[in-house]
Amino acid sequence: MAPDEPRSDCIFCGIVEHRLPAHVVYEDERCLAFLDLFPLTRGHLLVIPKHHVDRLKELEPGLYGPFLAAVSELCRRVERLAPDYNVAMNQGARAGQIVFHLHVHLIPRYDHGNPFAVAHRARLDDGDARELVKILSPPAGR
Ligand code: DGP
Repeated sequence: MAPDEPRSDCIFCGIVEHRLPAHVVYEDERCLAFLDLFPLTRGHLLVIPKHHVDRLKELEPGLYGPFLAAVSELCRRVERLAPDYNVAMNQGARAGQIVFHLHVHLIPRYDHGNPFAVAHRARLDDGDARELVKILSPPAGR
């Protein structure tokens, strides 16, 4: 199956194809945005490309612009609810992804809680930093 064909077993493809209900707030030819069914805060939105891909790295480069434009438009709209918000993507099960159709979360914040705060964050180790730079610097596939 081509990576961008709608999948019958994908909830978000079902929403794109109107097989499944959703509270849609934005739609264009290539992207859709709708309310998260299990919102972290009031107005929690999901922005998706209509074509099915699991992760950002699989998105066709021609869709980078349209997808980011849709996210940006929805950021402006979310500011009608709250001036501050999180823009987040979970990529893979260990990162908390439960729906494997690429999506950006827009989460309006109404208080000062930081969802990414952890109780203890150790300072970056210099030796590990050098190792990480070696691993992460070359382009993918080299
Ligand atoms: P993630 O953990 O990043 O894969 O987030 C998936 C989000 O999708 C999660 O916040 C809950 C939401 N969600 C799950 N099922 C449905 C659904 O059927 N409709 C809508 N609108 N949202 C859903």
